[in-house]
Amino acid sequence: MTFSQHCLYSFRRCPYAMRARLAILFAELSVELREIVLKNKPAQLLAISPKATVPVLQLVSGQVLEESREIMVWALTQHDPQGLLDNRYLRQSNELIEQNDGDFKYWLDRYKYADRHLEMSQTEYRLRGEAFLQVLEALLMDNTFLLGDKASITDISIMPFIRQFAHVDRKTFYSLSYPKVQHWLQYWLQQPYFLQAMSKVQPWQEGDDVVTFPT
Ligand SMILES: N[C@@H](CCC(=O)N[C@@H](CS)C(=O)NCC(=O)O)C(=O)O
Repeated sequence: MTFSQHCLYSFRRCPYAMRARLAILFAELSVELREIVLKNKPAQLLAISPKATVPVLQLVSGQVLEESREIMVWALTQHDPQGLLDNRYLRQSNELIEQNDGDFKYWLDRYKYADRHLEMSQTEYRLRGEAFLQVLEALLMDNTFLLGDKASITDISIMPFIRQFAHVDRKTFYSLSYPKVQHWLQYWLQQPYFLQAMSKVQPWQEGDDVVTFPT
């Protein structure tokens, strides 16, 4: 089966979906956007991706990409005018993103939902998460961005998760001594592509007019 436009199933607040939308923007691509409700996933998404996490990108060829990192690399391989894919740092980039998606995400979820994880205090969860902030702070001591003097896929992969960590308790986050990470996050939060990636969309239902992203 073929389609007239690539179709992205997304959820606005999901950090994995944010990084996919950011990559699509940096790649200057255009897709149909189907905003979903996690508690009521559309049958069309379940049919193409039984694991049913977002983001999912269905290409015009019918091929389905079910992992955010896969979608990012696919998008930037199509077109990468700002050079976000930099093979010189591939190994370090993958290691950092894996650390983010692994340990950091684990502690972030517990910090965010400490009331559902009573084994440790919320402060303890935050401190565990801060181990990753220390890694990022050290990298940003030498560079404006995580892996050099220009933005890369590493920054846009990790930024949505640091934002989520910061937003658990902004006052505490900005009182911690990670000035470089705080500044880096502020930079990203004000970037036009980030603001565009966060524009509000109504949940999709079959029969709705097509919503194109970016709008
Ligand atoms: N490894 C996946 C993780 C995606 C993921 O876990 N997304 C969450 C939303 S932030 C999800 O769809 N969860 C399924 C659910 O809550 O039902 C990726 O990188 O795309």
